[in-house]
Amino acid sequence: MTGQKQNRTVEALKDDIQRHVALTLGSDPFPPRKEHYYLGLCYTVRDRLVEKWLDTQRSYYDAITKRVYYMSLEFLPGQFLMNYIQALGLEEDCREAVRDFGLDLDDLAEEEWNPGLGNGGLGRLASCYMDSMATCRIPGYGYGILYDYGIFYQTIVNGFQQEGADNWLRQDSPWVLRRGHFMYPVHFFGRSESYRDGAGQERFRWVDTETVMAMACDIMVPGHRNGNVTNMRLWKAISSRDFELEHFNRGDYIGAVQAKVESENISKVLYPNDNSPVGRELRLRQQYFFVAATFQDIMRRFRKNNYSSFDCLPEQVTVQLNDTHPAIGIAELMRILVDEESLVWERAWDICRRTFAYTNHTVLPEALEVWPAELLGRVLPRHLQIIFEINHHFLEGVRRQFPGREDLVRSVSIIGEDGGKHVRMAHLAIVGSHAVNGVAALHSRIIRDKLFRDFALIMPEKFTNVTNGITPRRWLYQCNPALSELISSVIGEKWVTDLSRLEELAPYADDPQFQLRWQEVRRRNKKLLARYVLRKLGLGINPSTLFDVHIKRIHEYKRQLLNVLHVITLYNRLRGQNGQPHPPRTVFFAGKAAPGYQQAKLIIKLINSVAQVVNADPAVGSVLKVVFLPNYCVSQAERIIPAADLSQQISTAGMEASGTGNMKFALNGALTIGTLDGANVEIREAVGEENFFLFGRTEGEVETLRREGYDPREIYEQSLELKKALDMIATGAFSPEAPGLFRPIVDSLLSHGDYYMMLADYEDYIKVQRRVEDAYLDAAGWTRMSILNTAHMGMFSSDRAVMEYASNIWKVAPLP
Ligand code: TH1
Repeated sequence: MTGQKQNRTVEALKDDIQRHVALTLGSDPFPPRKEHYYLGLCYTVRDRLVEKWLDTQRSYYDAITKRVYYMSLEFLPGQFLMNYIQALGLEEDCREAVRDFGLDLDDLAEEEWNPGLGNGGLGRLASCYMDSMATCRIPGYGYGILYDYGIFYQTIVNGFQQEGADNWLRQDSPWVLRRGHFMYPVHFFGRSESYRDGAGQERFRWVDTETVMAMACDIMVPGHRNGNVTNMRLWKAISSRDFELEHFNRGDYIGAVQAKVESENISKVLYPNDNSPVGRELRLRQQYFFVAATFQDIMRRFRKNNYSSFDCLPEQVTVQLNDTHPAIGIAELMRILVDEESLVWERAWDICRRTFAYTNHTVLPEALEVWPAELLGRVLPRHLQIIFEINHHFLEGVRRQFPGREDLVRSVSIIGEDGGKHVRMAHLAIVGSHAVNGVAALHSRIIRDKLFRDFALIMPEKFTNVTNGITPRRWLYQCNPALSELISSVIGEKWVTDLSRLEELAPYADDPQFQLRWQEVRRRNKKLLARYVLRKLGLGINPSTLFDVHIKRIHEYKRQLLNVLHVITLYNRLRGQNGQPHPPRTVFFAGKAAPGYQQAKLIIKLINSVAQVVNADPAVGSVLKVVFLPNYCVSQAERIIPAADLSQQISTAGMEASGTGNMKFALNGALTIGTLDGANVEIREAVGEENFFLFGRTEGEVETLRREGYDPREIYEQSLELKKALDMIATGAFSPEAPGLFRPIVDSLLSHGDYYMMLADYEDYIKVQRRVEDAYLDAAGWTRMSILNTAHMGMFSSDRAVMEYASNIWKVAPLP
């Protein structure tokens, strides 16, 4: 930009910021105050996006194009301000504008709270896909719930996780545009009533319901410097008027207000369970609430486009189900088409199946959603009836296709019978969709050949794979400016929207000059993280140590425990002073445990207890430090990942559907120590096996071992170092104040069969950790591997993933 033009942009920004501080916030612009100028800047940036957003929405209508509805109960967008500024290409101008007021842009951006509308990978994936849809100009929307309370705020008190309420909207977010006049009724309870239509045909209507209103709240999602702005529509529950009137008419004022408050509870709080459902009535109501509101929006737009018949619905609309959480939408669309629009069942079913596609994100048996028929029938009586009918038609077809195979019929039935009648939501989603995909090659194979094997027999053409991806905007360009600049200085900036271009870095991997610059950047990032740890925890760490990082939800299958066993082993070796020395290492953990998941919470306590003992022991000094960073969230990940040397991706093979953290680390030049699980398999193929630290049993070996009988005790008795580590945990070496505290952890490994095979993989893990250390001591060799990891990560862009969905599943093309 020419100096003069830039000057005008900066002056306009400054005027707008001050105008918003005075006129929007009603605050005195002098002297400039950080909180006010932060908001002033937010509104200034928002103005510039709104115009593009209106243009984009208008262009969808003009094009009368097919649109994607990405339905997800979770989104984790991270902070917006910097993302918006960079998408608009205004970073330098904004920096200068606020500098003129004596403020620092990065300081201001830190004022923003994280919208925690998700638990982990599933919600973050949805946000990466929104970013890519906007950047690739795929016409679509995200739909979900605007929770008042996001994922809980985690603090660590005496080593234990403590949950606090995350009231993120307490101070109204400038990014949430509430459409107070835009509401749809959503019904619950009541009963299904049969009647005869004019032609004497038996039909059903849903009557005597309670009604809650869904208010639309919109959040803008901009593409990267392309003028395209996509919409994320989140619903907020508002009590309906009739609901109040009924009570008021009875003269029950307090009752009226109470009923109002209760009906608004639907969008009050996100369930904090990752990979394990809760089965509570309120959760089911949340699911139906956002699905029903979204379908009213879908139908409104469909009608506005002057449809000729409902048969064109699948040419106008494609609905992607982010796991089974919105799968009740299949019954809802059938209800709309059959009950409200009077279509015959077969025609409605054909439309329905062509509209939906389902992504499965987990194979953990305990995480597959089922709803007791009694509960579903009480909350959504007509939907249960429809589900029974769907099942009836489906099973009839199966019997025709496979006569005499009642075993098959039982296994694929949408209704399960043992332990009381229940609805299997994954079965409903498979039967009601035209495409079913897993989220990494291995995972898609497991769902096709094992988890849903019987479905694949009946409908093999439905099953497919779309390997997850991450947006390079947030996960490199935004979170790692120093590395981005270095990369762009040699290959230009095109990689930001075409990640395959990173391949052009590969020839630099052996260039000593480039290696030095790469090391310099990484060292700077590590210093920044060390400073953050000092500020947050008062703990000093040395940036020249190996930064070994394990950050994700705390879950037994992700095996934070295996990592702890390595830490204790290393600690014992350092104290023993025998054998070769170890390079200094700092081991980072971060992550939340579901509040009701006792074992996971105990693992957090164990990590903190081990950290306390290790960090205070003068015998190990600065050679080993352990850090648990509280309240892991998107913003914290953005700080940690650019500073990591080693990325821990060590789940039991076959259990992590994909993982996406694994991609973020490798993209930023960390090396992975990992099992052949989820997307690790494909990452290793992409970066080269010599640039990846592989260990552990394969998925097939885990299965065989489990089938043939696995005895963790035998391993325990045979490995001196392992035995010592476990005995220390068991006897209170890390909890002298309560020696039996960690007994349940040791019991799970030695007495209850070690379901996640920590002991089976221990020895190999320790060995490979040794190889990591040797590799780290060779700085040039390590740097080479680091550069090659970044260079080969092109295929893990969410742009690639979204374009695969668009052409193979959604059948939509980018807007011109
Ligand atoms: C995660 C998977 O565990 C992870 O492997 C995957 O990369 C990610 O989804 C995105 O595909 C899941 N999160 C949840 C959350 C809930 C239920 C199931 C899953 S699977 C609430």
